[in-house]
Amino acid sequence: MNFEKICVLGLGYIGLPTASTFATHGMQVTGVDVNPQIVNTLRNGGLHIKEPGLRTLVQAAIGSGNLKISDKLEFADAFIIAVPTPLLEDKKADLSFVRAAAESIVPVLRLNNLVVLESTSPPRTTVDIVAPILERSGLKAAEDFHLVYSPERVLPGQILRELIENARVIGGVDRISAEVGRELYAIFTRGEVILTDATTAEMVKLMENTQRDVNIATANEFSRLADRLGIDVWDAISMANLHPRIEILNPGPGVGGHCVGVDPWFLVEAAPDLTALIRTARRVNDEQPKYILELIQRGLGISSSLDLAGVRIAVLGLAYKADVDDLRESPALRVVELLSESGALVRVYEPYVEEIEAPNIECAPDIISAVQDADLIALLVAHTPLRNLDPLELIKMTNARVAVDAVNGWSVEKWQDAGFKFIRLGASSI
Ligand code: SAJ
Repeated sequence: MNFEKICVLGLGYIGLPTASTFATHGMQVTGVDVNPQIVNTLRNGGLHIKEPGLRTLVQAAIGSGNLKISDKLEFADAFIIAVPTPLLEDKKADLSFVRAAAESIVPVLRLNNLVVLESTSPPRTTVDIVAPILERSGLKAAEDFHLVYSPERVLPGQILRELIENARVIGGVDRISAEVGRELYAIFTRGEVILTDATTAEMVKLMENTQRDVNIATANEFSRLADRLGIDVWDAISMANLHPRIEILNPGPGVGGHCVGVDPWFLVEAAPDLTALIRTARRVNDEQPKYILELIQRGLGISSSLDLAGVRIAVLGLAYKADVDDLRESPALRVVELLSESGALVRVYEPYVEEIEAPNIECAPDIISAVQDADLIALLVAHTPLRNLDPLELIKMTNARVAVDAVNGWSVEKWQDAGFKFIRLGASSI
């Protein structure tokens, strides 16, 4: 099939890089978003998300005349749906954006078009939800138009490289759809392309992030065990990982972001009776911020969170993981909430975010103002500039003599030698 024109629906972390990459590979792309603010920002040369290299890519795409930003769909050869699928309060998938996107394609869908769903979705969404909506056009999936599910698998922070280099799974509602999908992504994909059916492709995506969540839950549980048993979990994990078939991930303050902590719930929703392990892993990771609170109490030598009232805590790092500026579902944010609820006086320093729009969070513009009056310093995210802090310098700036490291970002020896009482997650009784 000869693709000339592509419409990308949803200009977020996935849609915008994807639309721009197609455009810089010579396609005529219309990037559509229902949020007028996003459309205006992009049209005025701005960017509403931060991702290394994205500004240059978007500017090149728009500058070449190949990427047009719009609030309306146009006729095209292919439509790519890259809208959010958040969780509702009851941990069920909110498919309203996917539904609305599919509905918006109906009036412009033509014979032999390709429609791709990229949004992470519960199993069978493509065949049970998207296909019937598109068929309201009078055209039949597989017979009159091609329909595939192709999950994005890029890692925030490395999106532009992974978009091109990662292997891509393309699941069609029929074989021809999958083959047409392969032709589309062949425009820029350098990784292996594997064809399958739509539901398998949906499951592949969900299985990847669920496995990661369960793996991290194991690591978090190991960290608690290590604290109780008096060993260093980080040393133990690195030794276990020397085994050729073991790869334990890192413990930390919990699982955040909009993927790993979310996607497992789509499998629980699909079959609650079959997913006890997945649900338990979710619970373990969700409880980890509470465990970090207990470590902070241990550092202060207090047994009840009630005694945190009035204690000054400097929290370093608030993003959902190291070296990104994204605060969504951040476990560090949850730790700050728990501390504040206990009456602690928290000051946060997040080097990658200038203004934090969260009620009740006091932000420090720099490291000195975060730590100067503190009783305890807690490292919650392993951002490079935070890991590189020199405790000999820091101790001159602060009243604090206790440091809690939830991410194995600092050297025990250096911090102890500088004069801090040092507590590390997973090695706290050493
Ligand atoms: N985390 C740990 N320990 C680890 C690794 C991660 O506690 O050893 C935490 C992070 O700090 C963070 C959370 O888990 O809070 C998720 O971070 P992540 O780096 O594991 O994943 P995301 O959400 O940034 O991106 C994931 C990736 N999935 C996999 O690696 C299987 C990415 O490839 C997906 O494209 C993305 O989800 C997505 O969009 O689904």
